[in-house]
Amino acid sequence: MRGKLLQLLMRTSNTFVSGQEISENLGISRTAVWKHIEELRKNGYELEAVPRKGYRLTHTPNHATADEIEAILSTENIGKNIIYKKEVTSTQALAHDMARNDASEGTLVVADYQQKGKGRLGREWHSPPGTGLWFSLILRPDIPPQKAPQLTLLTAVAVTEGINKAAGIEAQIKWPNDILIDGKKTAGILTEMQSEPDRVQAVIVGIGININQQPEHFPELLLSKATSLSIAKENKIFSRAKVIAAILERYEDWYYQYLIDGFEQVRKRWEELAVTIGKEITATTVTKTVEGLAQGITEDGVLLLKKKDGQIEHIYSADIH
Ligand code: BTX
Repeated sequence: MRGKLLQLLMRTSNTFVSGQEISENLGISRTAVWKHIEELRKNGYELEAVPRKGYRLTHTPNHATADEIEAILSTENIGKNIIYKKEVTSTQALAHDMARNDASEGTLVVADYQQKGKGRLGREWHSPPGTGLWFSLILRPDIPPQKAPQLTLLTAVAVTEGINKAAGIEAQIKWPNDILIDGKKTAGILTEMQSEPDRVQAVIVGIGININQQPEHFPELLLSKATSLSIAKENKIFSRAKVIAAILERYEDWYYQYLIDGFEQVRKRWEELAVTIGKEITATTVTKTVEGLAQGITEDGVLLLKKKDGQIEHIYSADIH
């Protein structure tokens, strides 16, 4: 309900909207309107209130709260149920718990700050408050577990397109799942699942995106390899809610198309957006280093590397440069 109120206030932010109008529009009592307005104020929204004129929104805090996302999101399913937390250990952990407790497909868990953001392979994801987007999506696709990695690639496509749509920045994908701007990492994806032997119960897609960080927000070690949308766009400050809404909208299109038509379109789009494909690269796996021409990816997201001797090497997991 507060999302709808916010939507109304945002639409009419140049003029006043009366308590009566709000109450009629949303089908709630004047007292309920007043309570929601107070709640918005507590959450950092500033509203001018003038007797006989009504309310006018004068300041929106740049937080991707449930209210704010709900006010602008136009999806049917993805992100329709939103859990927002100011602080969590990790949105992944919370989303896993919720998935175990029957949370529906499309449930979004988003936090302003993660104390212990999780990367792949036990690595950490730096998630300071007030700057980025740290969120997890619960999906319940009817697919066998071995196909779940396809969702990582689909996510990379949706995030890259969403960034482009919201910020006008051409991000690129680095295999397997880094999103880069000007060669530096701006987003990471972590796909985990809850599964039976032959059926996926839930896929938890974790997405971390650096939005408004300035160089001083990054720890020394990350400075040379990480960037944010803001750094890439001359320190412009982006609305985090708008960026997440754009990503969720691209996500919904790709995800439901994938469930109907399969992976091929996703694979093609992934290759178009990937910085790696068509380039000479070095892949370092746990056991060896392979050099070759990155030719493309398979149905399962395996990287195909054509070596000097013409042989095609399948790369399942590696760091590439
Ligand atoms: P990854 O293992 O590909 O990347 C982790 C590595 O990236 C780190 O070891 C570090 O070098 C670098 N790194 C850490 N933080 C950042 C950052 N903010 N920007 C750029 N580089 C960084 C990628 O793992 C998966 C990340 C998923 C994060 C989301 S956030 C919401 C959800 N909840 C959660 O705990 N994790 C996911």
